[in-house]
Amino acid sequence: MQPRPLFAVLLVALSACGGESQRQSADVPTEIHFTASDFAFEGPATFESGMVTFVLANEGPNLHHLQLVRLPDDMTYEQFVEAMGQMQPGTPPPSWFQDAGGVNPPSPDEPARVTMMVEAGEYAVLCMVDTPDHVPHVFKGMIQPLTVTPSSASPAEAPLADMTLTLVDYAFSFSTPPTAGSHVIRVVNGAAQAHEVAFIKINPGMTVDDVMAWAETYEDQPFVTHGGVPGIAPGQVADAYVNFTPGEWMALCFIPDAGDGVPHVVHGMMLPFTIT
Ligand SMILES: [Cu+2]
Repeated sequence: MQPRPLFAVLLVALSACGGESQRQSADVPTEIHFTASDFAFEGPATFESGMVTFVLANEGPNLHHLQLVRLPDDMTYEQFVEAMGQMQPGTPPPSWFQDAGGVNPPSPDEPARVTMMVEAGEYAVLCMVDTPDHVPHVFKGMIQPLTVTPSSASPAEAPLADMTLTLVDYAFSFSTPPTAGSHVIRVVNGAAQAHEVAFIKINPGMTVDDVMAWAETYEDQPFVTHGGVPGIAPGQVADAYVNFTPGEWMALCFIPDAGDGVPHVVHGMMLPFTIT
């Protein structure tokens, strides 16, 4: 009797297929793609909560990042935009400005990626980068609303990180010395205020001093950006994918301080490191 075994084989094949696709949807974080340009974002206005991988491409020519900010329950997006207009540069961030991760500036050649848990709620996505004229791009139109809807599916798992980078007031600490090659870096905010990490590779022949001089003028950028995690809240965790190639690198934080409003890099939150 041929038909029965054939039917049984088909059933097994079908159920194996179903199992595979179910496992995939539960295990692999959903990719959420954004493209930044001068001065706009292109990306979704809504997606489901859970473990997601943000992929940020920059069409430049300016540097851009993707910063998520969680809106307080009692604030609409319109109210948030209006309140942002009152923010003064060089002052501490207001309490309603709740950094919630995203992706720091990618290299011009390759999108940058960050995997993180995103809770359901109302957000704004915006760019705080202020090159070339010290006016944050958020005031040039780089802001849009984002609604994260509740998902009933069990969240995908975080990727396997091979090192941890802890952010404190005002320092970076790697769990193991960074080495050449591709890494998944678990970035943990261990402080009581927001911090970020931007990874940059200094151009050959240039130094940390050149990077610091650039930060004043924004002329002749002596480095290439390679992603990282923008402002994350105290206790928040995000996984950054970085390929360290041989050369001089830095980790940097530009978040304005909760106490005096000065960017954390001025408080010493920068870590030069060499990849051999
Ligand atoms: Cu920008």
